[in-house]
Amino acid sequence: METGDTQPGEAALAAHFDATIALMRQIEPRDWMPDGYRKTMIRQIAQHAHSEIIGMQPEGNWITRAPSLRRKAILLAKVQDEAGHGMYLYAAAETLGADRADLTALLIGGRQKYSSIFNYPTLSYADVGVIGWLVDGAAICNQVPLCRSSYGPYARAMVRICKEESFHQRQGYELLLTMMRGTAAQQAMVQESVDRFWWPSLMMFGPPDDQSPNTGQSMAWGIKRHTNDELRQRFVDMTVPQADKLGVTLPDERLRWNPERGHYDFGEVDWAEFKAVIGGNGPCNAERIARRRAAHEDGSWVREAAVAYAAKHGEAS
Ligand code: FAQ
Repeated sequence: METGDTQPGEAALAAHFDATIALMRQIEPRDWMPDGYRKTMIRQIAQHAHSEIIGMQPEGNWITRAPSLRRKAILLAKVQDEAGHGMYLYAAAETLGADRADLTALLIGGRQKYSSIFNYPTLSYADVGVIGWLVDGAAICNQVPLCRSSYGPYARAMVRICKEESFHQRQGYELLLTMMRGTAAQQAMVQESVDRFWWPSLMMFGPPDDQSPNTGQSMAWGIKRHTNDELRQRFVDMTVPQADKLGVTLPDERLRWNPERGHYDFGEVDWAEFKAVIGGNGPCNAERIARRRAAHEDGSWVREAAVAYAAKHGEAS
């Protein structure tokens, strides 16, 4: 009997994969997928998971110095949510055959990326609000379409993550509204933070479309549903009216409404800075990775204990 009679050949499997993508249905872990698709998904999900975990550091910096018990409880909960997001995402990567320990080793070895935004320092409490407003705001813009991404476990993780990120964005905006109703010093603190975080937030969407090596293939595979520039524009359009309501000025002289395009025009991102940051030379890259490495090493006894416990009780059951 020919193998083709009982097991579909590679061409049939590839045709089924292509049809699933064309119908906007989802690929599941048991399904055949091209190696390139699997590699791209692991790369994107791992980078996303690392971002959530490293992303705990900038805001975590302010937990012990929160200005009130209420602000501290909110910040603690938010940072814990980011840890949860990292866990769902590592679990999604594992459904593709990746090993979480290997991914962590790649991160702390500097061989896998995480979002550029987390390589900037948090210098005042206003940064907690601005990260919620701008960074979670940009994350939502990028991630809501990923709820329809073609890889099922990633898309489903994204639904829950987006709900939590929306709440994070609102808490950031509420903190900033409170500060903007406060003293002149508090208002200045918010403006100073917006000045530092605006451009790095625009960089979160990735390089411009004509310099993005992965966008074409990722869109063809239904992994990305929009290009980097489309999402960046959506974020700018969404954020400018919010800045007006807050009473802050976004640091871009070229920012103005273009009635013909039906969008805001905005200035050029400093792509040399972006490249330096993703190349490991941002203001806090070394510090972030050193902290992550130390946390991983400090946690080794927990992993060893868990393995020993599983070995002992696994045998008994
Ligand atoms: N930072 O060809 P493309 C969050 C890399 S979560 C660093 O356009 P792609 C929650 C890219 O990996 C934030 N690297 O690539 C939170 C590629 O390099 P590679 C994370 C970047 O994948 C909030 C190269 O440049 N979100 O914020 C960046 O098609 C508050 C060429 O780029 C996600 O990961 C960057 N900004 O598009 C937590 C969302 N941009 O890997 C705590 C999922 C590009 O080939 C507090 N990811 N690169 O060596 C995505 O949507 C995509 O992966 C993009 C990049 C859009 C990030």
